[in-house]
Amino acid sequence: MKTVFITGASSGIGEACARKFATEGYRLILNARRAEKLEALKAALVSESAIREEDILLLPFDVREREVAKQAIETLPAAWQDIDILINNAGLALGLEKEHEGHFEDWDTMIDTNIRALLSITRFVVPGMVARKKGHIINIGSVAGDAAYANGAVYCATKAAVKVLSDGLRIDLVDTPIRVTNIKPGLVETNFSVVRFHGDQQRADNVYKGIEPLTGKDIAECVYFAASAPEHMQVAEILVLANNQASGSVIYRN
Ligand code: NDP
Ligand code: 8X3
Repeated sequence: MKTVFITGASSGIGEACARKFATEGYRLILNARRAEKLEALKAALVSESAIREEDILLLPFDVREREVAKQAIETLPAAWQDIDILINNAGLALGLEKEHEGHFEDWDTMIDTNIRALLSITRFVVPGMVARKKGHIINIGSVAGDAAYANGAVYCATKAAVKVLSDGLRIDLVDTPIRVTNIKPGLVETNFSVVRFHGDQQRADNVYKGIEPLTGKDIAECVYFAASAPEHMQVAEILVLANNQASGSVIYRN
């Protein structure tokens, strides 16, 4: 039975990935800060799919806490140490302001979560994959990493970093069987915009007005496509947009 480690599994794309991989017969290591959400997801997965309780390990911690992450990963029970797939999904946008008017705290949180924490988790998990000559790292980037859009420069920069870090890791692992994939979604309706607008649900809802957005499930299908591709096939990137979306900033609304 293969093991998948998903960061940010308490909501949205990460939660949808947990559901998809549970259905496909994987064992799950699920991370996020909100332990109660992970507990609820575990209970739902056990009752709704064929996965057994003992095949889900909850690992709640803040991915920005490097020492905590190191300890959690290094002290995984022996039966859980051989991680086959790492899905670096935990991430967020905060604010939508001009670069010269943005908030330092928002910038630091985005940079610490989307770049520094993704790097730390990668650093702690990938050496084991190298030693076992087996593994797959799937990073959740974004269309936002392809080009800046108005008022989103710092978030876009963090996702551009995810692209470059994915490419760099793929280069550094080129002499191994380990695969690296960067999934770049467009507009996905999750808790993303509620978080971005610091809890303003009305403003978040407006982001998805007049267009049918992607769902977390759509992205989980892309992630699983990359994960289940034959071993000789490395899906380097998937860019997946909502219909009526052409880029991070070109969106047609009815
Ligand atoms: P959600 O807000 O629904 O989910 C974000 C997840 O990340 C939650 O489970 C949250 O859990 C977790 N998370 C955030 N910060 C931390 C942290 N410090 N430590 C551990 N977990 C953390 O948003 P999405 O599902 O949409 O976002 C998932 C990823 O997809 C992000 O990287 C995002 O940038 C990316 N993305 C999203 C798009 C969209 O339109 N929605 C499009 C393109 C990419 P908790 O709060 O419990 O810690
Ligand atoms: C999330 C997609 O375009 O809202 O990464 O930034 S977007």
